[in-house]
Amino acid sequence: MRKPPWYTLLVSKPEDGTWGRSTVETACPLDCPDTCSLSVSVERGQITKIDESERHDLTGNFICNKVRRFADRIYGVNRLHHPGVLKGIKGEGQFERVTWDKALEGISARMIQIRDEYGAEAILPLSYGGSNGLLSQDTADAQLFRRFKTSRLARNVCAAPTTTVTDALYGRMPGVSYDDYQHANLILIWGANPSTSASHLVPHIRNAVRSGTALIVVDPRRTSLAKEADIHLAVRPGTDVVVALAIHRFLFEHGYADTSFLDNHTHRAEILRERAKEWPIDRAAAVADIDAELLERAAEMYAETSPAVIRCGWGLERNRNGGNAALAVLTLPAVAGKFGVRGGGYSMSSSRAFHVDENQWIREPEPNTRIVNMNHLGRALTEYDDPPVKMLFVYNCNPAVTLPDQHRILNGLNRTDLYTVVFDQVMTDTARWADVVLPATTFFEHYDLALSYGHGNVQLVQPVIEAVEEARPNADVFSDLASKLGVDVDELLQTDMESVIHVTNMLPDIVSQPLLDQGVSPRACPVQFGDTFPRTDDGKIDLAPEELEQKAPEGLYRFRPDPNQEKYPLVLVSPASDKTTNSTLGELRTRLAHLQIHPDDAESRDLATGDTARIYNDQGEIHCMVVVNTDVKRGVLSLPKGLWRQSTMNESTANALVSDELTDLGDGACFNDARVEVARIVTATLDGQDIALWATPETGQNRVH
Ligand SMILES: Nc1nc2c(c(=O)[nH]1)N[C@H]1C(S)=C(S)[C@@H](COP(=O)(O)OP(=O)(O)OC[C@H]3O[C@@H](n4cnc5c(=O)[nH]c(N)nc54)[C@H](O)[C@@H]3O)O[C@H]1N2
Ligand SMILES: Nc1nc2c(c(=O)[nH]1)N[C@H]1C(S)=C(S)[C@@H](COP(=O)(O)OP(=O)(O)OC[C@H]3O[C@@H](n4cnc5c(=O)[nH]c(N)nc54)[C@H](O)[C@@H]3O)O[C@H]1N2
Ligand SMILES: [Mo]
Repeated sequence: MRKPPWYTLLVSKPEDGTWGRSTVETACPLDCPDTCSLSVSVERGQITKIDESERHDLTGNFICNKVRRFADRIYGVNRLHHPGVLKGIKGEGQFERVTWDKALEGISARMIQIRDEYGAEAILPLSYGGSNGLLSQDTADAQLFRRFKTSRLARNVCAAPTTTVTDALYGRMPGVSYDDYQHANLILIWGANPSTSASHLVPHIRNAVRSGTALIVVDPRRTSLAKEADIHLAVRPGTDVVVALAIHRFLFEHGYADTSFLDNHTHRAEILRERAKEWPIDRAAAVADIDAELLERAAEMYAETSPAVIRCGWGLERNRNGGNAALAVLTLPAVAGKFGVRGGGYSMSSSRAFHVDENQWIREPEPNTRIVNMNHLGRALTEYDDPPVKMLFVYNCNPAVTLPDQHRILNGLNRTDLYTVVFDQVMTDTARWADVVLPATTFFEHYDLALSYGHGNVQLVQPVIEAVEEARPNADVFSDLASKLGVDVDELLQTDMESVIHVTNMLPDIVSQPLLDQGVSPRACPVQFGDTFPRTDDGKIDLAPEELEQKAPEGLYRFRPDPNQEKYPLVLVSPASDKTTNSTLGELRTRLAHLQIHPDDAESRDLATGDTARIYNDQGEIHCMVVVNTDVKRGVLSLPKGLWRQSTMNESTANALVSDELTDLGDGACFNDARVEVARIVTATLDGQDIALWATPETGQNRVH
């Protein structure tokens, strides 16, 4: 085995048991486009400070406050220290300490019993990004579950629509890199909020704006970049497809469509042109509830300015029209002829450009077993019966708060005949429902590789402290479980360190000498249609891909209005927050979360800042405080994503109101499509007890809680 030089950097306890001081370089692999380099101070084996590291040019100036205080998670009261088995009632979070051996024996016995009785498909492994490192999943875990022939999981909670669309249009072509934003004369940020979700892109945007670059933001919220923008199109959530189609129509009708580019590099432009015809500026503006003149000005600016780059985010994909929205937005640079110059084109996720094929090291084909879309977890746990889900093995994921239809998921987790294993770093809301909890290491305690889906660098993640108490890395635990089950796991995947070495040796395109020497790979900044071209069969862009046309319920470039709009006129969105990464670190939120509401919506419901409100629809309700301001559009409410149940007054979070309907393309989640109503909650005292009263708009009467 070729051992990379950093192999020797492992910080281990000195022989004499005394710890010195050291500073260790690593990287943050959390699910965020920026994957910052970190410089971590360690004293006596404990982390004392987490800082940025100059090792990485793009992230070397600052890191986020979340990760700065990650030690509060590592050493916090919520940390899982030992394996435990349920003691008492599910959901209460009481566990009895057991040894690793006993815990894994118990799990393996139950897996065998379930397989014998119901078939192995009754076991559902559920994982998503976790710390999002390349190796925190799809190594030993995948080998084990494939060989055991459990149900398979469609990991569609995030980026499924945008990935489906970019793959079909551009086939994993790399996007415009952060570095090249300075060359753009127009930056169009569509459904992204980099100030929170990719903060190292922001200095590049601001530098460009300072030197005269125009900025357009399309977002139902007045984000901090929207406040600085030349034009802010505060669209109604889910209407992006018609806004983008109106811009296409404008380009075609006013002679801005780049016909030579379309002829040479695309197919089926006429379909796009035809469908865009249906969306004159006025009609689209009315549907999106924006000013038509402003939309026309944005279209004109985009048409006339080059280089122009579109930063497409994930906010626009999370609704019933999300796939078509991404399609209409990501085809704009092709029609407007924006490619071929530095700073021109689009950026989406860069992770697909890496060409990583996990099957190389999983070395076991996927079995032909049932596929469960993780967005349908609640349904799977409560309705699937062929076979029913009898065991749920959760790792790298916190479904009780991050997946759609929270109540249905909690009802499922509450089943006494469901055996749930939760392998996590802390006692999450999901872990409270476990039959067995297993303690996982954090990325400060194990090896991994951080692949940035923003800037495109790959970095080494290495332990800076020893594992806290009995926490263990994923690979180690899954290979141990496999051996108890009598399932083979490759020797080279049995620990996180072996996996990193093994996998890096298999990725010569990614793992270059600089990564091995300094922990950071070099970054490519290719010009789209200059240095890099669509990785499609013929190198061209199919503007209306046949396979997508068949999948979309009403075809491509179509808008589907919401049938519930009358009953529930408000839309709840739940964007990324600067306090958490998804729900990771949510345990550290000490204050209750608040809902943002526009003054007009608040006034008609007699709500003022500081009031407690009930946000509800047919699926459930959330009780929390409101803050009234114009940072959200009229008709739109906003509550942060990733809240733990402790952060609202009734332990329900945004996903209690999010249905498990899937997006038009890619079978993704409709997080920003929750149709709701809001009412004020008044508290009163009755017989010495606090009770809550609220007015329901339908009846105008008060109800007692
Ligand atoms: N601090 C922090 N950073 C993160 C994360 C985190 O939780 N916290 N999560 C990471 C992950 S997993 C992801 S996927 C990315 C997501 O990063 P972003 O792409 O920035 O996604 P969101 O924050 O979900 O939403 C972005 C914006 O879309 C807007 N929006 C909502 N609905 C619509 C719509 O219908 N149309 C349009 N045009 N805009 C809409 C929201 O108001 C929000 O301002 O961020 C990553 N970075
Ligand atoms: N309402 C609403 N909900 C959303 C979204 C939204 O916009 N609105 N966005 C969604 C998005 S973009 C995403 S990506 C999903 C993410 O949803 P999840 O994948 O559930 O992400 P996290 O909440 O960060 O949960 C990851 C869990 O893995 C654990 N973990 C981390 N590293 C390891 C490890 O090495 N081993 C093990 N065993 N565990 C580990 C963490 O402690 C954490 O509890 O959430 C989605 N949920
Ligand atoms: Mo995500």
